[in-house]
This record gives sequence, structure tokens and C-alpha cells, in this order.
Amino acid sequence: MGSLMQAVVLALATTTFVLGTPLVNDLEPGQDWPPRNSVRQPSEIAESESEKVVKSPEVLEKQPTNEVQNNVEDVVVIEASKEPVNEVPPEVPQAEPLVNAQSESDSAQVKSGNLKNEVERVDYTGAQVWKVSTEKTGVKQLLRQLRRKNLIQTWAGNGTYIDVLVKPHAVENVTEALNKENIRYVIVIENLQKMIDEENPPLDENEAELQDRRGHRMNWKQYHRLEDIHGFLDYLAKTYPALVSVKTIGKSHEGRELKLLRISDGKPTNKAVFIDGGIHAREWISPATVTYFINQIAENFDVESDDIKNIDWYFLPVLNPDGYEFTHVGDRLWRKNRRSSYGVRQCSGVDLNRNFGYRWGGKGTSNNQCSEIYRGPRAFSEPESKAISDFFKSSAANFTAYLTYHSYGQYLLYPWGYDNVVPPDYKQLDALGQKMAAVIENTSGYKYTVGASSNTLYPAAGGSDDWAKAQGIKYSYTIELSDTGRYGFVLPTTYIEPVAKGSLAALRVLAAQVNKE
Ligand code: 0X9
Ligand code: ZN
Repeated sequence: MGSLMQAVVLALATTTFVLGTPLVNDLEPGQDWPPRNSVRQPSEIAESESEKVVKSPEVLEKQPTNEVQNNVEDVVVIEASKEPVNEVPPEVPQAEPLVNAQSESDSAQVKSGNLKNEVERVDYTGAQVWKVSTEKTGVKQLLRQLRRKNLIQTWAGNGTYIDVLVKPHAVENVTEALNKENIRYVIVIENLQKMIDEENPPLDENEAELQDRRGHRMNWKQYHRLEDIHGFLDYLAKTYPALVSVKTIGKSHEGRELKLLRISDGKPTNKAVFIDGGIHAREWISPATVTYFINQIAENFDVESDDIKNIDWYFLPVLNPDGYEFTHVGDRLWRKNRRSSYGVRQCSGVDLNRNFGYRWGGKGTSNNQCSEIYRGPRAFSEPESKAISDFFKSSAANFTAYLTYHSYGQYLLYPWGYDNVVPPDYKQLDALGQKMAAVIENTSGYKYTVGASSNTLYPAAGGSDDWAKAQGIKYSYTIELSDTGRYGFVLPTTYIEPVAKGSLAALRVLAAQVNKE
């Protein structure tokens, strides 16, 4: 992993927030989109049908060899130092301080801002991100111990390394522990807070003025607050009423709207594609990429390819709006939604990508509220995931593809995610995935790994991709956008356009396939 071990170079910048636009032009509550010619209702397809799984030779051969990579508990869990809470406390609402779900001993200190209504922000000053080689045996166990002691958090990894957030107070201890076992690592981010501060610089005055004249505040040079994103969706619906419509399909825990935008020229023969982003709050490149698609297709529809025009596009760019907003004002590295922990203040939130109702509760999920992969008390317990399920149930559209955008790692993953098995048509999913990966590499130079989710990453049940596949939506993919760990979740804004361009090229390949189905 020598070449991965580069020195840290940081650019100067500051964080900014921009104002939003008023909400306009939603469909009335309860008012539905005009029905499309329905070919089938995905939700009517029996779950048992989707359970016909085929163990591919590749999958069977590639049983977990790397301890860390293949066990999500060892890859993405960020345990709090508290005793595990295995039972959900009684649902007695009570005021919950707006602080990070980390232990109080956590040295990623919370700056106390005591002004009324001011959210206390988690400060990552001095926290580091290390790329730790997992080639030696026993690394997994050591990392687990360090995590239990609340010295580290684990971010993402593959067969050869894992990215580890080392808390400021723990740098010395963790250095010693790794050195003692001769485990190789490199410091990738020396001061995480500095990187966070520099990630999303404010716009210059000209750009800000331009925004005001455009009628919306979106651009792809910045990461935006929810208000800007929703304002942009409403702007498009108002500007192109014959083509674009916005519907609120539900509300989050904290009452934020789940806005779904449809682009359709109304041809009854159109297939449908559903795309969501922002299921994990801290993965900011995801909503940025999904809104980039929306902009491209809505603003250029007349001159777009037939492959694009012959599809009804459904976009939900921020599926976890509470979490997303919390990453802007509270904790930049928040992952889950913001379900209240009713008294267990460190342990709010459900991992929405463990809450979907297919194989819910299986591998790679946790019943510990404090876990980063807490699956919730039951399938679809969360308003955000439930809204998706309800939408699909009530929609007459002919969904042929479901894409859910995450970060990071540069993976194109198809089902199943719940275990090391693949669906009967996995070869077609793999072939299309490979084509998409090739075009991303040609367009933007980013290399993606294509494979079955559980086998390529780790088993994790209750994911939205598996659920969509189980509803009969043929081309279901989780796309882990850039990068591969240099910046991880804290990807500078200069990456938005190249990442989104590559992803759009892949989307065109998918559209071509959908039109052939
Ligand atoms: O663990 C996840 O939810 C996804 N990775 S992430 O780093 N963005 O959190 C991968 C999900 C893959 N799909 C399933 N396991 N169903
Ligand atoms: Zn994710």
C-alpha cells in the first residue's frame, strides 16, 4: 500500500451556508401524479420469487478471506463507548440535546455554543484519518478493541486496507498499538477538522449574484443546504410544468419534506427509473450528483437522447433530510437519520440502509441503538424508508432500474447485499455494471469496482437496493461514488463536477439498457 501513503496537502478555505428559496409548486397533499401505463406493480411480486438465489461460482469461491473487509461490523460500525443498548427504550419523547451520538469521553470535543437554538457542533480538531493495512492477521481484532475503547472509528475499506478515524486523545495509544504489532499505516488526514473547514468554501460575489438571477441557488461548485436543493426542485417544477413535477412523499422524523421530482414527457410506453441520494447523511457527494442529473435532464430535455426521453425519471436527492441538515450544523460525520433516542442521548438515529423490509435484521446490522448500523426496531420503522416503500406500492410506473447513490470507495454494487448470494440474473447486472464502470473511467478517469454487494464489500441486510430488487426491479445498484479514501466523506467541492460527469455518462449507459428491456 506504499503508493497510497501520500502526504496530506490541504487547501485553504472556509465553510459557508447559503440561504434558501421559498417552496413552490408542489402537488397538493394526496394529489397523485397522472398514472402512467402500468405494466406491473413491483410490490405485487412475491418476495419468495425474489428469493430464488443462485450461488455463483465466483461468489462461492470468494468466501470472506479478509476479516475486516467482509464484516460490516468491522468496517463501518462506530460504537459508542457506552454499554450496548440492546433493547429500544420505551418511546417516551423527551427533549434531546443536539449533540453528536458519541460518548461524552469522546475527544472529538463538542464546542459548547450555549446560545438559544444554536446547535452544538462536533469539533474534529486533531482527529486524524489513517489508512491501515489489513494484510496481517489479527488487525481486525485489534481495531475492534480500539473501537470498543472509543479510540477510533472505522470508515471504509477493501481487501488491503481500512480507513480509520483516530480520535485526538488516542493518537499516541493507537500509534503504539499498531507499531507493537508491526501493522502498517499511513496518516491520510492529519487534522480532520481543518479538512472539514476547507471542504465547502463560500462562493465569490459574482457567483452569488448569478444565483439570485437564476431563480434558484443550486450550482455544482458547492455542497448545498436542504433548502437550496428543495428550492431548486420547486424551481424546475414551476419552470417546466409540462415536464417536471414535485411531490412530497412523506416527512422525516423532524418533519422535513421528502421531495420526489419526476421528469416525464408522459408517453405511456415509458419505462421508469428511480434514483435516490443522501440515505447516509455525511455522504454529501451523493445529493450533489443526483441534483446534477436532475439539472442535466430537466434543463436539456428537448435536446436529450431518445434513451433519456423515453424514461420517466424519479429523483429523491435527499432521502435523509434530518441527517443531512445535521451534518451541516451539528456533526459533519453523522450517518444515520435523526430518530430520537429518547433519553439515550448518544445513541440517536437509525441506519436507513438497514431498515428496509427485505431480509431485515440479518447480517451486518445491529440491534444496538448506539451502533452506526442500527437497523431500527422493525422493518420500515422509519418515516424516510417507509415513504419509499409506500411510494412504490402506490405508483403505477414501470420501474426497471433503481439506483441509490452513496460514498465512498468507487463501487458499482448489485444484489444481494444481505449475504454472499446472487440473483438469477446477476450476469446481466454484472455486464451492465461493467459497461457503466468503463464509461466512467473513460469520461473522468475514476476506476470503479463492479460486483455483488455482499461479496465485494460486506454482507449488510435491510438495504434499499436489496428491497428494490426483491420488488422485481431488475437493475438495482448501489453506487459508491468517489473517492477511494484520500478525502473519504469530506470530498472537496472541486470533485463534484468530475464525479457527477462520470456518473452521468454511466446513467446514459443504464438508460440505453433500460430502453432495450
Ligand atoms: O453499508 C452500506 O450501507 C453501504 N456502504 S456505505 O459506506 N455508503 O455505508 C453499502 C450498501 C450495499 N448494499 C447492501 N448491503 N444492501
Ligand atoms: Zn452510504
